[in-house]
Amino acid sequence: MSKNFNLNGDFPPNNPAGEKVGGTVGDFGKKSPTKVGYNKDKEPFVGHKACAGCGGTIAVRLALKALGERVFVTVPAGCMSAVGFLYPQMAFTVNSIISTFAGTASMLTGIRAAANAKGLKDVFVVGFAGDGGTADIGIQALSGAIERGDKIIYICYDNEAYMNTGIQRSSATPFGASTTTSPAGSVIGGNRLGKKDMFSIVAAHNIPYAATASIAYPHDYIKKVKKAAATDGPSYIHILAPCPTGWGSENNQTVNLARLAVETGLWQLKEFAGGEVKITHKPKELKSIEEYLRLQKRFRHLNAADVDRVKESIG
Ligand SMILES: Cc1ncc(C[n+]2csc(CCOP(=O)(O)OP(=O)(O)O)c2C)c(N)n1
Ligand code: SF4
Ligand SMILES: [Mg+2]
Repeated sequence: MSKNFNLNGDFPPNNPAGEKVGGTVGDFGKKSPTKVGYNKDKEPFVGHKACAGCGGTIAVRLALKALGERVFVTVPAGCMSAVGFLYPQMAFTVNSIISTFAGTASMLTGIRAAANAKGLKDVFVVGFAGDGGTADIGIQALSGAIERGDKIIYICYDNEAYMNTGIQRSSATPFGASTTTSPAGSVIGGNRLGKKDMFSIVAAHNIPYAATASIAYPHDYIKKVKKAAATDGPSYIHILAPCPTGWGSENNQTVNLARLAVETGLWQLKEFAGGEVKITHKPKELKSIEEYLRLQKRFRHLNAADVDRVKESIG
């Protein structure tokens, strides 16, 4: 357990000397060797070691900004824990803890139960799990937590592969993408399977609130995080978060790609509440997907038939 996690009701938790340092204290009571004191505007996630242009860190930071300090954060194995919990530096300045790869949602359930038992009011329990940790290994725990009706916020930052361990295909990897376990070559042209639709799977549980989001639409995302926070029960947000390292894109194209995914219709912004699905942003005219594909090396081998198949996936 990280030192900046406690259930005593201290928010934020990581200031043993009563000092607002933020971002780098994880050195078990001593000052961090690289303390820079940049928590003046209450940054919840700073000093992490993500690659330049990482979309996942934007998803985490924006959500935590929206939720404020009274949060308990759970992050399973994956890039966000790898880049956020680096002893003796701690990028999370709010209560945060790493869970097992499969156990994000069950850990959230436990934290919620403990917070309730302690009588902590107005606290949010939020998890940030990758697509592998959500659509594959963590789906059982997630399904259980939704069924139980636990008041938790589950956010899947979707970079469309197991990035932290070297870009292996997950069930959220889109058709055609080259990964290290679906390599494009003379035998196969990248991933031959389609992307699992987690939004629909979660909605099929009749969850009180679910949404999709994109890091290129921060206002839409923050609104959804706040709706999730106000939901009396489980909520789920699936946010597309490009990864330059795994997608083979330029660092400065992350937001552009997240926007193009929406503008081409490949990624819809929507929400589910009260049994109904609502589109929250409808592009006036859909852009052609070629530009989106061209900016990513993972798609550069696609032939015309493959591109047609990608087009067919547009809802
Ligand atoms: C039970 C278990 N299996 C495998 C791993 C190794 N592992 C750590 S992170 C990771 C990839 C996570 O992928 P994803 O959830 O998509 O998050 P990302 O790294 O893309 O952010 C894997 C396979 C592990 N930590 N635990
Ligand atoms: S590999 Fe991708 S998801 Fe992981 S830190 Fe780098 S850019 Fe972010
Ligand atoms: Mg991933």
